[in-house]
Amino acid sequence: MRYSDLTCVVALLAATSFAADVMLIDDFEYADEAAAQAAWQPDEQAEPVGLYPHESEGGKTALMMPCNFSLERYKLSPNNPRAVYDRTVDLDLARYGSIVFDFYCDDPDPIRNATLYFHSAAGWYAKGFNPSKGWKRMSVSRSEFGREDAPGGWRAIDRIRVCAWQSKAEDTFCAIDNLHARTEDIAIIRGSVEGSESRTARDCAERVGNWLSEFGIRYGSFTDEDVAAGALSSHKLAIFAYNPGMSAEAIAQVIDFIGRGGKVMFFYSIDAELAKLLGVASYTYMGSEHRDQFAEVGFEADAIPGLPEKMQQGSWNINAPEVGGHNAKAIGFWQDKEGNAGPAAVVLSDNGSYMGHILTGSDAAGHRRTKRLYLGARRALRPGGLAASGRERSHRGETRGALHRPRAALRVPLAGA
Ligand SMILES: [Ca+2]
Repeated sequence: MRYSDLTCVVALLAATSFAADVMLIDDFEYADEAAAQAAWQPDEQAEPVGLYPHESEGGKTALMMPCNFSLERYKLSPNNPRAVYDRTVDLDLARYGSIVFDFYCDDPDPIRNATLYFHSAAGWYAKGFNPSKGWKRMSVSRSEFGREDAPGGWRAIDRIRVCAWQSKAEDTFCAIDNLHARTEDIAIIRGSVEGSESRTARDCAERVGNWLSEFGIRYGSFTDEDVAAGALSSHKLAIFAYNPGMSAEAIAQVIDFIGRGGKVMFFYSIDAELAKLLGVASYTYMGSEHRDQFAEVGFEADAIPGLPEKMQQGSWNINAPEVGGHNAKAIGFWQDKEGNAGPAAVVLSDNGSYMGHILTGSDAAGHRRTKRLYLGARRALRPGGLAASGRERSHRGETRGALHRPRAALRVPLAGA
């Protein structure tokens, strides 16, 4: 864990208040079973839904989904047998970075796993999960959804599907409640690059996300493709942990985002025009000439409150930025293990920051320093800073008929806040 890296992130953001937009998709407070069955319809071998008592912030009932796998018709299924339930909707989820819901499983034994789907155009976005016994709150980042066939974007979701896949020919049931979408002020963008770089792009995005989660800082997770489709809307900060080969459409959206006051953090790979907006007039690729040449980044201690003195990196090559424009200044410099200073490593400008390599996750900071950095970051998270994320804005008016009747907005607890 590298609180030094996180401190950089937190320090850049501390002056801005953060909040979340919540779109309630379904609170499952149907008047009776007939109303629930009119909204949620069984497909394939499944039987009609019911209502299941569930006291929660969203009301008193949940949707009960029978999984009567002992029925003969499950045995006759030409495909992998499953209990499938669908609801027709009209939702624009383009800017929502996570899908959250409560899921209940009465007996997980007969269930192999479950899948939540969103249908758009000619395909599905799908995310599998393993139900456990009892109620569990599930939070799924948008970038975790896979694709089946040819979905046409999150802007026009026309069907939601929940299914439980059969493991054994025994009867049980599941229930779902408080299905909603969230958008946070912070977005982490996972690079959509193909091939061998794909895993690095995913790892870098997950690493930054894990650090934010350590502090209870919520974020939405998107891909380059989501950005190209307009995912960056109400966000205040977008973090590009490693995004080589971004499309022209995605780059144009980021430029527009910056023009609307959004801040960005880019690591290593960056388009030249975007680099200029971050006060990086140009940069020069440098391979390390000897081991440990780019061992650490030493920071200008007073550049940002809470900034660590240094962080370990162990980088093997870098892009060395030339500073210019947008009030940019270099606030961190590469140094070897003896502390000999090298080229600029981190540039901070009015539009965000650029670092000339990925965050490698190699810091093995001692407990004392880690604790000090943690405390520093906690101070940056006081009310008025990131801790203001506890305030929620509800956008019930934007659900475009997705809800069967108006209710008070969900109150969604923030992890660790
Ligand atoms: Ca409910």
